[in-house]
Amino acid sequence: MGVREINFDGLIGPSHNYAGLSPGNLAASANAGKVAHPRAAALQGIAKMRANLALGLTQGLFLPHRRPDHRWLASLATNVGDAAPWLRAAALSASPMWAANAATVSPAADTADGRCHLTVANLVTMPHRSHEWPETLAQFRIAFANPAFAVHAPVPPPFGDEGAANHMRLAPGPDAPGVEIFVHGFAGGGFPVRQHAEAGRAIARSHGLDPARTLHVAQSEVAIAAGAFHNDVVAVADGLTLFAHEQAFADAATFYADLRRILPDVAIIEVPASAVPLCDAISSYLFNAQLVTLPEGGQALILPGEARETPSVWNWLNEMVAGNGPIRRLELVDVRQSMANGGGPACLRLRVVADPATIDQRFLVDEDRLDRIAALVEQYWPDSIAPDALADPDLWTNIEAARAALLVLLELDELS
Ligand code: SUG
Repeated sequence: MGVREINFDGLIGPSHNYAGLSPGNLAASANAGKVAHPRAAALQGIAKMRANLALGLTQGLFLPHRRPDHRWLASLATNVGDAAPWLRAAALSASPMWAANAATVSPAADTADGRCHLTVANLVTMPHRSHEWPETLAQFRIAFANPAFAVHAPVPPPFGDEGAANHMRLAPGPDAPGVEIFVHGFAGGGFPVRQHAEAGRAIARSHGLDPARTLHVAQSEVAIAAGAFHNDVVAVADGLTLFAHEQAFADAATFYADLRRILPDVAIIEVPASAVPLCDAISSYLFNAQLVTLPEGGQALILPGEARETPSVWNWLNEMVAGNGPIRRLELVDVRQSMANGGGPACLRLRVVADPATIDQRFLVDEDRLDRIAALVEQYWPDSIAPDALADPDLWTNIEAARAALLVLLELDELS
């Protein structure tokens, strides 16, 4: 088959709810306490995967984690019945759906040993995400067991790492050496800084990246303060194209000059604040699009429907595709259930550049497998979860039964 980009989406889990657990994530805070719809959420995610397949892209998935996370609660000397409501919500969060935060991936063409390296993110800043990594690591050890991969355990705390959401790669092709860019925060204007500079440096070293082709860049404080809790809310890269908001980086001029020096062919599409104010970019998730190279050539942006509803964003996008730039096509997807927790199309996927033949096939999907997963979601995923329901033992049982049925369908009993 050959090396290509594979998008692994996090299947949205049966415990999807709005608990307002992420300060600095404006959508999640604004929707705290609303009724969530896990079944509709998962079906929206599956429809997005189908849209990717229809574009001729290769698609994989990661599984929802065990919820409630009894082991984590036990490590805190409590249990799901006795835990304080916020802690119970943290143990029930469906946050592993945002696969862009699962790991940082360096394709084989960039690494010293010629393997594709993946470092699982520690997600230490937010309690509800800090207990994702053991199960992510367990899934990766199965999915990427082939010697073509090197799977690394997380960078140790206190160095916060939120994975690919703060990492970009620019390269002339999937199997050509690229430039890897690690983006960190240094101040959040009152909000937490979730990606620490030292984490990116440690990952670059352990992946065996060439320092001459690796950049460490600071996010602007103004972007974090406006709600860009991850870099992928204000910038995205693919191929030789960087698509970013004018206010994304602390020192964009130096960053762009360094990039052009290493990669003279890079196309930097910077959206000026005068055309799209930061608040519109963040509320519409313009930059949380999947920027993909199509099999027939050219690039497309897979955008959330909210982009069309924001006039400044939609006008700008239409002018862009009418021009002569590399991005020629816009695809809209409906991921509103995830968006209400601050997760757009790009948050829901992790890009792994590899030969699909080297992946454990149980983690890859086609239309037929998605049909079967969708039927299971229809049968087992709760229709709705109101905030009070998180304390209901019947809900815990239903969530556990849903995941157990999925493991049977995917023949992944070793994850039970
Ligand atoms: O970590 N939301 C996630 C959204 C992650 C988006 N990912 C990327 N930008 N790549 C977060 O803030 C909200 C869950 C809650 O509040 O219940 C949440 O965790």
